[in-house]
Amino acid sequence: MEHRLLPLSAICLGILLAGCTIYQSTEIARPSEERLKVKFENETASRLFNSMLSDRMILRKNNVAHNVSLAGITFYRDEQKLSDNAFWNDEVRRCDTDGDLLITEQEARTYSRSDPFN
Ligand SMILES: [Ca+2]
Repeated sequence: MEHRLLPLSAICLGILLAGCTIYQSTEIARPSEERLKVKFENETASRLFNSMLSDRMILRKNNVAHNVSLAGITFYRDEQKLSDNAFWNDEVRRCDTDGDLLITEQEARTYSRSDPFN
């Protein structure tokens, strides 16, 4: 019985949405931030940092803040995400624990072992 209701529900939802207006906007946070210039102690530090940075960038793309609201038959969907430079800077600050803009191998190892979801 339930499997027969699913197509009917989809049809009803389609009819309801047919007259709807949908607005979507994306806001870039910290858009004018300049990228921090950082040096690496050695190739291993660079590789470890960039590998973890890549992982975190993938997660970031799937973890954008969304706000969906409904007003009458109008849907509003807002997204907010960091600019690329702001994201880079936050990751450098997370890794470069002493803030000297030189990422040591030890700092990069600690960063690469951190939780990519936090
Ligand atoms: Ca450092």
